[in-house]
Amino acid sequence: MRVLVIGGDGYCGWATALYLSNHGYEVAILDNLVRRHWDAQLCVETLTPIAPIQQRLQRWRDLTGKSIDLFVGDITDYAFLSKALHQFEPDTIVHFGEQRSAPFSMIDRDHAVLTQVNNVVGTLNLLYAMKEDFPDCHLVKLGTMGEYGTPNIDIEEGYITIEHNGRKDTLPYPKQPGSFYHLSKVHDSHNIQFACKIWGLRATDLNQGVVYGVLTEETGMDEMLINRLDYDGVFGTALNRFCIQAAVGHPLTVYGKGGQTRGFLDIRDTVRCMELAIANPAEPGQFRVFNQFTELFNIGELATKVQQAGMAMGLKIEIDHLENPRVELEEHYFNAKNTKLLDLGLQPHYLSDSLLDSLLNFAVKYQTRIDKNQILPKVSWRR
Ligand code: NAD
Ligand code: USQ
Repeated sequence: MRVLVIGGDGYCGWATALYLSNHGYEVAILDNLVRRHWDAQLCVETLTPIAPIQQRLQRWRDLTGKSIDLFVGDITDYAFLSKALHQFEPDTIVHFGEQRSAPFSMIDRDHAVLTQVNNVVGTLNLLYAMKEDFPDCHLVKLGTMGEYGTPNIDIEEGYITIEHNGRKDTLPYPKQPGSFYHLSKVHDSHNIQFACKIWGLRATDLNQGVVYGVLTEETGMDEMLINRLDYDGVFGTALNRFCIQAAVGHPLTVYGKGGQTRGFLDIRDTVRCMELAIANPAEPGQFRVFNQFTELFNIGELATKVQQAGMAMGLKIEIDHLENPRVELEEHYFNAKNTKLLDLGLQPHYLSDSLLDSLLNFAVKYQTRIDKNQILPKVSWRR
């Protein structure tokens, strides 16, 4: 099976491309490398030194004898996208290629517009390209658990059955996203669902939780294959940030009360979920939604787990409750379903002490690369 990984130079995409290549899929990466450019603009760097994409791919070829094609370009450029699709002729397109940071999208008007144009136009171009020439191709699109927000009822997987004034229907689950980035994912979901309905396209929307960890079997094979690990206040995500903060003795940055509950998963489960979605495609005309996380934690709990694991390694770790730069509920009900990927055979890696140890050890190994000035959050939702 031929799989095109859009956004394959990024955190989830790189790990996925190598995993699929290692498991017998014909893989190509399409990426415009804009994430490296945004890092440079913000003066931030991944904790881990990532090699240029061409060198990464060369090393993969040398190590495994497997080749991954590369298309460097932007999916908001329809001519480029269409040409790449015709050259590679994918059976499945995995779409990670978006601006994915909530704080980045809240910097100012320019960044909100950039995020929504990049994400919504890119996905819309992809839908048109599929409709024109690849109508049987399966789209596996990365959505986010944050599309749902934090409602005071259980969160279903994409749809909810409602009875109202004596009538009953199954409808898209209500969306209450918390940033212009998360909103872009909602807009994408609506566009994909509509395209499946009118053109008979097949798509799986993977509402992924916060991903943590850095090592997969493949990215751990060689220093040149190392994955990115972001810790800065814009692109760093909660658990990865806490482990890196712990490694350099920075107090853990819990925003507000810390009762914010989210779905989390290990990056080794991200890559496996991709394979499960690809190997069990949606039917023509079907718009499926899977909630992709393995465990629920609140942020305060996570900070305590990192503190305990770090103390066992001899690190001295404090927890700070900062004034919350975001507008979000800090104590709330949160109970989301996640059975569909488990039913397909996902065997989760749970957040055990050993994972925290390995993430902490990794952070300690690269601690000299950390710029402490980039740790505190600088983007406010209220400004
Ligand atoms: P990332 O920033 O590391 O990677 C995204 C990649 O997409 C980058 O290499 C970037 O250059 C590329 N890209 C962006 N816009 C593009 C465009 N217009 N054309 C071509 N390439 C483009 O992000 P990530 O953490 O790997 O996230 C990947 C996807 O997974 C995103 O859609 C994100 O919303 C989703 N997701 C991520 C997480 C997480 O915790 N990292 C959690 C849930 C969902
Ligand atoms: N948080 C802290 N301290 C920090 C960082 C974050 O308390 O140092 C809190 C935030 O306020 C928020 C929660 O942790 O309540 C999650 O924040 P995050 O930055 O880890 O994750 P988020 O902004 O939601 O975005 C990340 C990815 C995004 C993906 C999303 C999945 O960047 O691409 O869509 O996780 S989810 O959160 O399920 O929507």
